[in-house]
Amino acid sequence: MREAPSVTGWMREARFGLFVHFGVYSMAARHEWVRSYEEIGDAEYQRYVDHFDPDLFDAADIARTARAAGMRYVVLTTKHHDGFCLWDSAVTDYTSAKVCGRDLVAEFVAAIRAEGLRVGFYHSLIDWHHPDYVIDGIHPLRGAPDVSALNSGRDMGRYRAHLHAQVRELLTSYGPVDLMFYDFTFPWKRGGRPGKGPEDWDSPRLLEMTRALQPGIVVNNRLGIPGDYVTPEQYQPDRPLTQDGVEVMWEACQTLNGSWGYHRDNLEFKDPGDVVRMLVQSVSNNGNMILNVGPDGRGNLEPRARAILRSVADWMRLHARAVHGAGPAPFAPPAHGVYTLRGNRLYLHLFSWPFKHVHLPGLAGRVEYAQLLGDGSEVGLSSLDSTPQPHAHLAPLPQAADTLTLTLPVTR
Ligand code: FHN
Repeated sequence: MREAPSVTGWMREARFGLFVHFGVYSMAARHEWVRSYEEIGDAEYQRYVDHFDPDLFDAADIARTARAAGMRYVVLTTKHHDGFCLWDSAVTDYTSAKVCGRDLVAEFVAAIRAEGLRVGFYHSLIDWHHPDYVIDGIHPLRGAPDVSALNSGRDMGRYRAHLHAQVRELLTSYGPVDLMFYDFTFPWKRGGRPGKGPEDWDSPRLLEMTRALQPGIVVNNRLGIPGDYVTPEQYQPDRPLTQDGVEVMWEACQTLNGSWGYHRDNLEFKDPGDVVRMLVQSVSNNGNMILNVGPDGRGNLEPRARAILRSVADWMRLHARAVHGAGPAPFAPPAHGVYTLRGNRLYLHLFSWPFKHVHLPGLAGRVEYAQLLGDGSEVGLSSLDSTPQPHAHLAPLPQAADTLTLTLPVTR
C-alpha cells in the first residue's frame, strides 16, 4: 500500500466527505441492488430508464449542503452495478445524456469545483446491463430457462475493453479528478455467486491508466490490488489501520439508513450525534469518513437526509477545527470520549458527561488552559485533574459529543 503525497496532502486535511448514490435505481426507491435482488431482466428494468427525469437533481445544492456540513470532498456514482451512466458516454446509449439530455457528471463536477470542494468519481467495475458482462447479476426474466444460455457468446475481454474505455472517458473529459472509488472486487464465491477478481478487470492496467491520466489522483483499494487507501464498509475501525505493519490511510464509508440508494420506506436513520461520534472516532484513529446520501427518484436530497446534514453542519460550524487537519493523539482517552489532536490543541470529544470530573490519564499538570470548544467558555483546570476532585462539577454538555479544547503547553 503506497501513501501517495496527495493522500496526506488533502485527504488527511479533509477528513470528511460526502458520498452520493444516484441512478435509475433511485426511482425503484428500495435499494440500488434492486435489479439483482428482485432478479429484474433488462427489458423489465427499462421502465426506470424510460421514466428517468431527474428534474430536481441540483448539483449546486449538493455542493452547498456538503460544504456547510464540513465535508471537503464529494464522490458521485458515475455508474453503479446496473450499468446506467450519468455522463455522456460515447460507448453506450445507456446514459442520462441520451435518456434525458443531461450530463449529470458534468453538472456535478462544475458545481463541486465552484464550491471549492474536491471531486471524486465512484465507478462500478460491475455492469449487469453490458452484453459481455458474465460474472453475476445476469438474471433471466422471471421463470426464463437456463441462465447459461443467456451467457453464451458473452466475452469478458470485450467487457474489459468497454470498462477501460469508460474510465478513460471519465478521466479525460472533466478536468482534474481528485479521487477514484472503484467498486468492487471479491475474488471468492459467495452465496453461490461467482467471484470478481482483479483479473476480471485487468486491474493493474486500469490502475496504471488511472494514474497516467490523472497524476494526482487518489485511488481506493477495490480494484483488488493495493491502492492509496482502504475502505472499511459501514463499520468503524477502533484503531489506526496497518497492512504489513505499515499504517495505511483509511476512509470508512457509511450510510445514513443502511441503504446507499434512496430507500423511501426505510425509517432507520442515524441521528446527527451518531454521525458526529463516528466522524471524530474516525479522525481519532487517523481515518476519514465519507457519509452517503441517496437523492430520490427526481434527484432531490430527501428531507430526512437534509435535516441530519443540517444538524451536522451546526456542530461542524463550532467544531470543525477539531476535525479538519486533526488526527490521533498520543494519549489514552478517558472512557467516555476520544481525542483528536491538531498542533498543540488536544480535543477531548466527550460522548457522555462524567458526573463529577474528567479523568485525563497521563495529562495531570500538562494542560495549560481548557475550554468548551462549542462556546469558548473556560473549564476550570481543577475539574480536569486526574485525581478526583469531589467538588469539581463541569457544566452539563450542551449537546452530544461536545468538545473540550485542552491547550497543551507549546513544546518549547
Ligand atoms: O455493492 C455496492 C453498494 O451498492 C455500494 O455502492 C457500496 C458503497 O461502498 N459498495 C458496494 C458494496 O460494498
